[in-house]
Amino acid sequence: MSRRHLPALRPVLALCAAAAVLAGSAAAAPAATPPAASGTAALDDTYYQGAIGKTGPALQTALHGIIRNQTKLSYSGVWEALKVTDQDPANSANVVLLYSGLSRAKSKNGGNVGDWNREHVWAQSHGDFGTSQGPGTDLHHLRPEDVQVNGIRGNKDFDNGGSPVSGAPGNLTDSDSYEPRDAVKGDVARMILYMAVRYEGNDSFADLEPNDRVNNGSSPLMGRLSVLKQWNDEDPPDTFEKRRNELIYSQFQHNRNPFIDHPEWVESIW
Ligand SMILES: [Ca+2]
Ligand SMILES: [Ca+2]
Repeated sequence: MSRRHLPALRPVLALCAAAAVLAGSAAAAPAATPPAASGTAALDDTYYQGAIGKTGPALQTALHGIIRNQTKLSYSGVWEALKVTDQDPANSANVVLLYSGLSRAKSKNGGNVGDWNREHVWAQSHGDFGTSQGPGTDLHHLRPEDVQVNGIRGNKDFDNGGSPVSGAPGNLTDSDSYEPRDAVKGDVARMILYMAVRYEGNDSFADLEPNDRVNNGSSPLMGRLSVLKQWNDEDPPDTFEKRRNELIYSQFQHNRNPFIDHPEWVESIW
């Protein structure tokens, strides 16, 4: 270093010394502002404001009042929405199929062998809403699934046990129930319980409710509640499920699944 640079260096050193003093005083004093609110904390202050602090039936009522405000998609609009909400994080040309776990081309939506279609996790026949705008097109329980696996699930209630499902590793089924693979057990539970709170019979559709049975047929009921609660505990919301909830809220329906944001509310209500 040449001598002529030294005078210019002195002010820099002085600034460094001043910064060190400031840093020391800042470390000694408590932080003036709280850390930035996390996503869920921010939602609790705004979206869930009327539900915070409530439990049991009062919580269910408050959540219903919040989540019933939504945009309703057409059934054809569901195709395009699922290509966004269920996009494979590793391949933007594909969607991830709920039960089989396979990644399949978005362009293969349809009704033929090898295609994926729109699985109603709360089976359409349980309450007989079909594909009507409302529960029949509600993205919070609609997922891409292989046409044939979707057919095997049919309108069965959810329960543990059965024989392996062809084309869907880790899934089991018997004559009256279906058990999804472990990675989506909680997703299924939270979708069913969203539907129970969203649909309370005060519009043109049935009051959907969980119960602890199988063979619910066309009743607006879905089982088994004790198993769904267990699945909610065993498989907490992951990045994919949370991202999906956020996209449905921000881009499509403008309502949320409260049980993805607050899985502990399942136990509070049921
Ligand atoms: Ca999961
Ligand atoms: Ca209900």
